[in-house]
Amino acid sequence: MRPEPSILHLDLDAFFAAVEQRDKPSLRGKPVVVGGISGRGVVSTASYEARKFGVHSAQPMHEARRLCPNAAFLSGRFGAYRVASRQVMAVLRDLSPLVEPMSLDEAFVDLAAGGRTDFSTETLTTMGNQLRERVSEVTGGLTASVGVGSSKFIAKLASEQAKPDGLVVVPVGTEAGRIAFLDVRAIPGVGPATAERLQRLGVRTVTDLRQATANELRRELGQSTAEWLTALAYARDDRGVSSSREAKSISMEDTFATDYTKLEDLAPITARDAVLVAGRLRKAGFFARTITVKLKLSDFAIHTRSRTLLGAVDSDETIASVAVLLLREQSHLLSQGIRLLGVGVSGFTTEAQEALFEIGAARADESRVDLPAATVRHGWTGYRPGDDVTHDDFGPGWVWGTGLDLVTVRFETATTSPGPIRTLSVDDPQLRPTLVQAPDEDSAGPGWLEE
Ligand code: TTP
Ligand code: MG
Repeated sequence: MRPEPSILHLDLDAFFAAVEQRDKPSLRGKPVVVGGISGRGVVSTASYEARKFGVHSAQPMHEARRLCPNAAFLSGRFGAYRVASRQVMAVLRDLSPLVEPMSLDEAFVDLAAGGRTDFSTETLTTMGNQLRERVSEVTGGLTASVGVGSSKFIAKLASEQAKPDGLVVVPVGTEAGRIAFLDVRAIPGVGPATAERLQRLGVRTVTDLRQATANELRRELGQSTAEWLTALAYARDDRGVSSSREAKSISMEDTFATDYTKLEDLAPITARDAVLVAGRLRKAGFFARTITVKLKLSDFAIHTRSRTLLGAVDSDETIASVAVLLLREQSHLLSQGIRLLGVGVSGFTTEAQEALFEIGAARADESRVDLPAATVRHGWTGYRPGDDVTHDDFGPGWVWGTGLDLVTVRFETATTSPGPIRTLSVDDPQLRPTLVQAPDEDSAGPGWLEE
């Protein structure tokens, strides 16, 4: 924790959906859902208009369709998201040389490293609002929420509390009071497994955590987790901001209070961790080719098993299916007692190749899981909702829907008013996908902290 609020956290609002609304004027102010639009896809994000209906990230797409049938369901344009991300990161680097991107739409900035010395609330408020203004200018209208505080924990929390389109500066000395009533899950590193164990101790809020004895926390969670949680409960967090660490892998581990020996117990945990990893992968804007499951046995021996797929994937379903398969392949080890289980992804690409996989997977938390052996390869079958297209006569537009060899296009762009809809033949020679200029991959991409 620093003597002044010199860490800033910025996070764009409803990022993918906001980019879609920016580029598709007819969708502004309307519910928009971006994600895997196939039957088993999940929601990447929803515009705030759609969130009012209960739609949220990681929800199965069919549930989102049921809750908000009138939303626009789009499959996402990663090229456009990456361009916007780079524009935002460049603005942040103008503020300070020390910027740590956490995902495509989120970064920490070390303001002290930028030479700033005045950390009064007034000055920081002006600076923060100017920054938000600048982000909107360079991205063509995206809104960002900004938090400023004396640590990463507090800055991130402040930006969450500022959402949407807001700013919160947390004065030094007020941090501990501000977090007292939060759920323990607001503490970085408290995943579902830790939260469950805390709940067994009757600990739900940060205040409960402060009241728990050091002994019982240590017994339930181990020395290092207990120490970390106790420090965070009092807002003591001295993690530094470190710039441009290129992500190579994303993983999640659970250390168990008692060793597990049964596949029925471990499979759902594996699937749950895989889904969390998949969410972080999508948020980073990556696809992964390799999936790994790590087991630590009761004698501390570590066994890992990986599978590299033909194409890069980012869906919950695929990653969970493969992870559960890798667990099953190690079932002979389980009777020795498993004290730690980890799921990781690596081999990142920025290209979606998941369409190569059609996994006939039962939900991953069920005992039977069909895996890539059963995959069916198929090529690019056509336009996806939301894709950019150009027509020789009508100009640029986007795919509104397809079916029966027809494609319905709305001809509008970020700088036009809402445009007309036309239905064309999919093989209309005058119609083609718009090639998006790929941003050059020079400067730091989204960094990722291994957890
Ligand atoms: P978030 O910043 O978590 O969400 P958001 O920007 O859509 O909404 P807000 O910050 O206003 O609450 O994630 C940034 C983008 O990452 C999001 O637009 C889509 C993507 N993403 C996924 O693809 N899957 C996920 O599970 C999550 C959480 C995000
Ligand atoms: Mg965001």
